[in-house]
Order: sequence, then C-alpha cells, then structure tokens
Amino acid sequence: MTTYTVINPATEQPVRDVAQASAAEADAAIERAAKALESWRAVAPGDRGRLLHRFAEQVDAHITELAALETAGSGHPVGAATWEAGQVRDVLAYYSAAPERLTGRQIPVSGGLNVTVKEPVGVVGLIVPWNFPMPILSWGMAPALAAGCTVVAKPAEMTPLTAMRIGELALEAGLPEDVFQVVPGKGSVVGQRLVDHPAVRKIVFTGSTEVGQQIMAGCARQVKRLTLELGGKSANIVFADSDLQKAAATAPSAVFDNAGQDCCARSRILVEASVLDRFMELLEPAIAGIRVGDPAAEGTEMGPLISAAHRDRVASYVPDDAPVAFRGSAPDGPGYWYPPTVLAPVAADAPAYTEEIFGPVVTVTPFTGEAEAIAMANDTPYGLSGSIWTQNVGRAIRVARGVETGNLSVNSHSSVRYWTPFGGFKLSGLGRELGPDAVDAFTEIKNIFIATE
Ligand code: TAP
Repeated sequence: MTTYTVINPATEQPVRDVAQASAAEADAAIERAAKALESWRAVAPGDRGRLLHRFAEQVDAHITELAALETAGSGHPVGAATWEAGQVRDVLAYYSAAPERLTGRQIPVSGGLNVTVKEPVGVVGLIVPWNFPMPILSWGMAPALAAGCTVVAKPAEMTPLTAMRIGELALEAGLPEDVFQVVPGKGSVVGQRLVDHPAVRKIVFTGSTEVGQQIMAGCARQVKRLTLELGGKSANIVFADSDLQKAAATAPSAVFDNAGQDCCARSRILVEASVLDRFMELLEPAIAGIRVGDPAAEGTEMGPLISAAHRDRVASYVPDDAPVAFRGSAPDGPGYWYPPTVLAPVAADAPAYTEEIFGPVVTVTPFTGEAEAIAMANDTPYGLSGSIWTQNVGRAIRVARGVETGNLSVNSHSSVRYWTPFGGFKLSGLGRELGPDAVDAFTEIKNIFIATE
C-alpha cells in the first residue's frame, strides 16, 4: 500500500498519511457505485431530496471541523475555509430541491402520446483539483446525486482530507453505502481509471487545461459525457469613469483570493490610460494592506501557496529583472509563502501577462478606448472570468457582451454564485456547472412513444 503525507503548507509539518488507492481499488469502487446505482435511482424523488438535505445539515454541523482540516491541509485562511465548507452545505441544500423538479415533457404526436423522461446518466467520476477542494467537490457531487447518479470522487493528491471527511458525513447523514465514495489517489491511477472504466458514464473534471485535454481524449474513446472546468487568465477592466477607489480596493480580492490559486483570478488588470497613475496610487495601499500570515489566525486574508514546487513555479514569473511596481508582505520562516506582487509595465508577450500563474502575481496594463479593452481582454486562449468597472451602463453591457468569457461581474469583484451557471469559453472549459440547470447535465433524455390506437 502506498501512502501520501499531507503537508501543512503554512508550517511544512506533516498533517496525516493518506492511503493511496490502486487501480484495482479504484475499479472496485466504480463497480460498487454501478451496483448502488440501481437502488439509488429508484429512491423516490422526495426521499432522495430529504437525504440530500440531511447531508447538508450534517455538513452544517461540522463546518468548524471541516474548515480546520482545510486550513491545516491546504493552507486556506480559516475565514475562507469556513465559507467554503458553508458552500458545500448550501450547494447540497440547493440541489436537494431538484429531484422533485426533474420533470420531462409531453409532446403532441398523432396516434399516441410522446413523453420524455430524464434518466440518471449513471456512475459519475469527479476529479477535483487542490485549489478549492470543498466547493468544487460539491459542485459536481450535489447535482449528480440529485439526478440519481452515484458518484466516485477523486480528490487531488495534495488535498484529500476534507473530501474524505465529507464522504463520511454522507454516510452519517444516511446516504446508502457506495452512493457517494471518495477514493484518494494519484490522477494517473485513480483519475485514469475513472476515465477508462466503461461503467463510469460521465466525468466532471476541474483542473489544468493540459490534463483536461488528455481527459477529453480519453472520454472520446467511449463517447463518455464530460464537463471540463479548466484554467483562466482573466481581465479586470477599469474604465476612467469608474469608481476608481472601489475598483482599486477590491482588485486584490479579485486576483489574490486563495493566494491567487483561483481559476477566476483576474490576473490582468487593464486600466484606461488616462487614470493609470491614479489607479496605481490607490492600488498600492490596497496591496500593502493584505493581511498575509498564519491561516489559522482569525482575520488572515492570504495564506501560503500549496507547495514548495508551486511556489518555485510562481516565482519563475518574477525573475530578478521583472518590473515589480510594488509588493505586499509575506512571513519569513517555514511555509510556502509568496508576497502579493504587482508587475507594471509588462510586455504583451511576457509569460506573466500571457500565462496562468496561479499565484499572487498580477499585471497592470493601460488601454485606450473600449475596443482596445475588449481586444486585450480577449487576447488569451482562456475565457473563464472577468470584471468591468464603469459608471456607463451601456458600455458595461457592450463590453460584457464583447468579452469572450463565461462569468463576468460589473462594478464588483464577486464571481461565483452557486445558483447561477458557471463555466468557461475557449480553453477554459466545456459545459456549465451550478445554477438551476446543472442537474440536467447528469441526466439523459429518454423519449417514449405510447400508441393509443
Ligand atoms: P491538474 O494537475 O490538472 O489536476 C487536477 C486533478 O486531475 C487532480 O485531482 C489530479 O490528480 C488529476 N489528474 C492529473 N492527471 C490525471 C490523469 N492523467 N487522469 C485523470 N486525472 C488526472 O490541476 P491542478 O494543478 O490540481 O489545479 C490547478 C488548475 O485547475 C489550474 O489550471 C486552474 O485554473 C484549474 N482550475 C479550474 C477551475 C474551474 S472551475 N475552471 C477551478 C479550479 C481550478 P493529482 O492531484 O493526483 O495530480
């Protein structure tokens, strides 16, 4: 048996050893999920909803425990981790209402009656990244279970602890055995079995575009259903007529949430040239004011990066001759710390401007006029998130329609709400999660003609 030692990124101390599933153990979990599917899909919709609601309540009763686990195992500030655990509860509660609303249609035909029913797609394989272990687990898990699917979830190797605990809470809430299983292990082993095993009928993958492309190719072999939530390089567009104070004050949250390890990070700030200097004056204190430190301490806003290797990767975007405009602070001593860093001016072909950094590094670049702002925002293979700051409603809508991205905010840095659809354009992904239609993505429509003559 191989094990993985989860490390606390803030202290570099071991937290817990986790047994890694083998390919055979992954197969066994998938086969148990396939068996459990028959009874789970047959549970009356109201009862399935009640079980999901009990699951939500069970999570609610363990928010503090889950948050502490995430802080220790992933380095998330405890306030953020508490919010993330609360999101698992809320997503479960939201989709607990869905089973009774999974209705089909009656379609007029001659000589009979045509009805459609929504059948659960089958066993769902959920492959989760390390950056938001709890919310992203819940985004796939809750609608899949509501649709009557059974779920085998593979957490990221580095951050399995909260998913494993949520798996236990599901059983404590009364979900039948094998309806929701968490199988820790390597992507190349457990993740690959989820992609390759024919009993898995849908993959929900969140992670890098590179691995997502491999997974899509693997799913193609079996015409397996697939949702991909991938990388991003989003723009935060600030027009001269905006509330500059607010735009600058919230820009750090738009990019440095979770130490920038956020697919929605708006890591390119584009500022109308006429207000660039003023914006930079306002941004500097906002960056200096970010409270970076012990994630277990109340009030900490930014913790460490996930690993030493990831910190090295982030640092490689800021070589010694990088145009650092200003920086925030970071603790000394153990922990994978990296200070919030603002780069300006950056060349349009600089890797820091073109590639997803997934760390606390942001670039600031001027633009002139609406058309250039849209062109610059779209000059990336990604299209996940984005923000627009302007007092002109017409411009806000024009620019929002022009930017090729799945999720935008106007005069706000907020990007994800579980009751609204979420997903990407271009290399940022395929399909939408969350919102009222997410359960449909875990069903197949069956069309039945009943002759009356
Ligand atoms: P990846 O390295 O792609 O890993 C994601 C998951 O895939 C992990 O569980 C990983 O397992 C697994 N995996 C790796 N190779 C696999 C394979 N061959 N077959 C099946 N599964 C495999 O991403 P990451 O570094 O964890 O996460 C960062 C990336 O995710 C960023 O690009 C970020 O933008 C993106 N992301 C996107 C979103 C949305 S919603 N669009 C949200 C969060 C993150 P191991 O942990 O064992 O490697």
